[in-house]
Amino acid sequence: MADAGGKTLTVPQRRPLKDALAYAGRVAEARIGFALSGLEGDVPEAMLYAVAGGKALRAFLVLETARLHKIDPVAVAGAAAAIECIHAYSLAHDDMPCMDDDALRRGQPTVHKKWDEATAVLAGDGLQALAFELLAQAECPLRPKLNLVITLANAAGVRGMVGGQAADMAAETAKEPLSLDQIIALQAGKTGALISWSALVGPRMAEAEREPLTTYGNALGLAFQIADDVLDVTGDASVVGKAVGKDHAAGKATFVSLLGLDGAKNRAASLVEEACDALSPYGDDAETLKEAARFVIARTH
Ligand code: GRG
Repeated sequence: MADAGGKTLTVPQRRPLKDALAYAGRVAEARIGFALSGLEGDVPEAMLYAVAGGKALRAFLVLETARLHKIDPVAVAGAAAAIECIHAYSLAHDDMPCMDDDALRRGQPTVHKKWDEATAVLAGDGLQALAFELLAQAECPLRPKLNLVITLANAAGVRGMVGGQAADMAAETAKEPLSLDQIIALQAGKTGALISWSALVGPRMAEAEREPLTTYGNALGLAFQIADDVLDVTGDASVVGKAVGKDHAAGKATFVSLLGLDGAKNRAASLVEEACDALSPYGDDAETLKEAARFVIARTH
């Protein structure tokens, strides 16, 4: 297996999911905080605010799949921070009145409510640029790093998250509701692309076989979105940390409207099974990733 730029190749110990998520959040926030240190004013402050308080699922996937491939955690911290920057930017922009128009995120006022719309746009823009700066600074060999930069640009851009978001917005005013296949394709971009990218950081950095984690990431991304649709119907806003019931009220086609509540839950459960089965080549080392897949459909926020 390729090394991570001459770093020690001992596998860090496996942590239980709760600890691994908290650790991933600390790694990402510390790296971003360091990059912004010395800067004053609303925009850097809003950038840090937008990043704080999430589950850090994507940073966790980066760190955990890197751990599976014996990549030094220091080499991968920049990638973990980068994906949380892109994710935080997408949420800050999605919450704005021109998109989903939300006042609450992670139980706190959204960025444009705490500051204003211009600050939310600029904080999102700043986070997107910072993501690529942090990834480019990662202490790993150039070839896998370039691959990570290009694939992150793809996942975040018009072929991935931005394209999925655009299709989602177009669907709101379309004459016909979307079919199940169209929703699956849309969500693979909007939500799935960042999750799939995160799960592939380990094998990409190690230049190792990508198939098991491709299957895992794709199944996890779809299960995550189905769980989000289920939460929109069954969740409690004070626990979810944002408004619920909006999709249903808007008559939007979702996995729940197309498959029914039980159908959507069953589909998510079989995707989690598929995700866990794909990890068999990694044996017991992949237990925390399996735990994460089960958490994604059991979560309440
Ligand atoms: C604005 C270009 C642009 C894209 C926005 C991701 C997205 C695209 C919009 C968010 C809409 C949404 C709530 C989608 C459901 C899936 C999702 C991304 C939920 C939030 O992710 P979590 O649960 O969030 O990982 P935390 O708060 O834990 O980080």
